[in-house]
Amino acid sequence: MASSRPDSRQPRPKVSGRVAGIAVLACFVAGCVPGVPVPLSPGGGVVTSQLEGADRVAVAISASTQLSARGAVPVVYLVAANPDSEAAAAAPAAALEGGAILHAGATALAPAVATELARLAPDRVEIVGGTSTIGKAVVGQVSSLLGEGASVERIAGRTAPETAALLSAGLFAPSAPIAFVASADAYFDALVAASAAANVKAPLLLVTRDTLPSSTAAELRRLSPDRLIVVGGKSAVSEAVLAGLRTVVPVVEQISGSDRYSTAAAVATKLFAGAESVLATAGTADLGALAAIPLVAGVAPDGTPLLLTQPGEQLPVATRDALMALEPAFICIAGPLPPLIRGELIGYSDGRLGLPVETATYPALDSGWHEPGELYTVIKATEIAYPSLVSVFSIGKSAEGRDIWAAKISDNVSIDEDEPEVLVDALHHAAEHLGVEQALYLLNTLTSGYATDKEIRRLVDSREIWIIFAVNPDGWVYDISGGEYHWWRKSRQHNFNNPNLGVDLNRNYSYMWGCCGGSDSRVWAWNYRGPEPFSAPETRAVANFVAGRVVNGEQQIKTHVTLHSHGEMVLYPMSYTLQRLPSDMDPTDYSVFQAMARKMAATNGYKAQQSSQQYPTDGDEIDWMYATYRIFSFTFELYPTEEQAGKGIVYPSDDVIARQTARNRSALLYLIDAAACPYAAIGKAAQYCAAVAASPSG
Ligand code: 3K0
Ligand code: CA
Ligand code: CA
Ligand code: ZN
Repeated sequence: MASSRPDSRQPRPKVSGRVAGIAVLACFVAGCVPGVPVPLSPGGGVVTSQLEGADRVAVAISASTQLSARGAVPVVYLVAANPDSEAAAAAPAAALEGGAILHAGATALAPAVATELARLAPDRVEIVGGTSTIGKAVVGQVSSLLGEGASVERIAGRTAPETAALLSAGLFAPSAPIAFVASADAYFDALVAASAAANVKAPLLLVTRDTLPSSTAAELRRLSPDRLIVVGGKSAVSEAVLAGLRTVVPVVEQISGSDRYSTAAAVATKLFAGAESVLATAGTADLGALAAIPLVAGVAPDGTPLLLTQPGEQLPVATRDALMALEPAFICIAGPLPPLIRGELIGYSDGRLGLPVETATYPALDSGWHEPGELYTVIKATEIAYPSLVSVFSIGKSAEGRDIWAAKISDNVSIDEDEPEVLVDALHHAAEHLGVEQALYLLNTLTSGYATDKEIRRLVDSREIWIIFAVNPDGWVYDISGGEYHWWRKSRQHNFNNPNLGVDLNRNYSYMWGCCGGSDSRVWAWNYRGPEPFSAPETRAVANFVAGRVVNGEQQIKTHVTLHSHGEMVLYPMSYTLQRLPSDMDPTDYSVFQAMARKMAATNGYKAQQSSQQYPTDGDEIDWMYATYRIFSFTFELYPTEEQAGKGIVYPSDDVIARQTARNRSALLYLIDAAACPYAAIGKAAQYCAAVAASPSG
């Protein structure tokens, strides 16, 4: 809350006729800016505009620059550099006057702000807050910057509510249709209220949680609005204060949610249901939203409400729901946001996200895992954030009709370039959740690292990388259904004339299917192979996808890893037999498998061995990959070791995810690199990969 201010409270001339007089801006806004819109994705219908700047001081300069592109800026409101609710109350005033907001330090203007203020050359500067917020030196600096012609005034009460009342009194005519109130102690509520007020040319007044300041009550009496909207819940504005407000204004509505995100979402959907544009900003620290409000307010006919994002890779549920409800065509993003958050904002607003919602959730203590319903959101948001590098698609449907989501990662991703291809897949086995996290880790590594990491860039530019995130989505959903674990391994396909569900998908591939005791013919068995090879739609989808990578008679995929858990092992074919060199294993290839497995194991600390040394399995994926296409195909058994956990299904805590996925970074990058010439692992690139040997980077 603002401290008391020993400051002058000079009366200032009322600006007459402003409410009616604001010019309707002639140009229709595209995101933040009328002018050249920048579509992020050629296919998408949403236009985003980014207000650039590392901090709110810089973002405010971006906003005022864009505002001034529409015409002269008559007034600049100079507000504190730190988020402050009395500054929030300046936003509706600035919006009403077609003015800009810039931030001032306590003792000086930042050089860039001084430059911008001089460039704008407004007729008037309003300094919001007392001398402890913006000192006299700043007033002097502003006066000398702008010279004689400009008036420099200060609007400051002893408290933030008093300042807000002065701002309102100076500008807003009585008999207002609507006014807003928020708590001076809840900055983001005040920001949301400021945005809403600015959109409808209404004032924002402030209270505290437990008091209705007399200045606020007096100003409300003067305004006598038909409708008063209080933004924030009972914890921000108490019952007593609400009751006090009702004695002043007959119709008081409270709009709130359980947190700032849902409060913003509620204001957006309740008051701006027809909005075609939204303003989005970080909800943890105001990195520029305040100054964006006067830029966007009043331009789009149905308003531009404010929505808030949180850190991490996903939007708050309330923000997501509001976007799905509004489906805005324009998004103005104020300040820096992570690429995936931008991607999700855009995806939800243009309907590319949000259709099939999977509701199965992990037990509360394990909320760090990506849930089945979040998988598509995250990968699609990544595609939207990196449209030239990522393409999301489904390889087919599971037995219960779920999509089996995949992504291609490469430069020029929409083109099938002649580049070595790599396949990574995860979650054949329902309970092996860490594989999905590993696959998402790889997607994130390849995209977020692309701009800054030379090695990532080289690999993404020179390879085509395919990731299938969850081969067994039905089993996954079942395994966590009801918020508890079900120790499930197989798919969920119905078996003929038998109540037991599912097939062990890693026994259902056609190569050496059921040959050798490495699977079970009994439907209830944990490693039931199914009634025939490829009886499962999931394995058929994988096989069809891989078959589709044969181009001009050549299988493009050169290396592959399937992510399982657990055991901390790197496994290679053959799986069906204990023999190292059965007739279907080329001895040179075997030495390549061994060398590659050892190289990868050396980076992640896993154990490298032939798959059958763990136990023989028949009809598994890696034997099929190698026997059918000579793909250098591996199984990673992820964290933990069998010594740590025993055999069977384990459910590690979510706090292992970050470390245990990062642990495989080098091994996965090696596998991607090796696709150019697996034989390089045994020093035989020249013999086996002539073209590659000539250009070592592939
Ligand atoms: O290729 C393989 O041998 C895979 C081993 C895998 C399986 O299918 O039995 N082990 S797991 O089930 O513990 N992930
Ligand atoms: Ca490419
Ligand atoms: Ca290709
Ligand atoms: Zn497995």
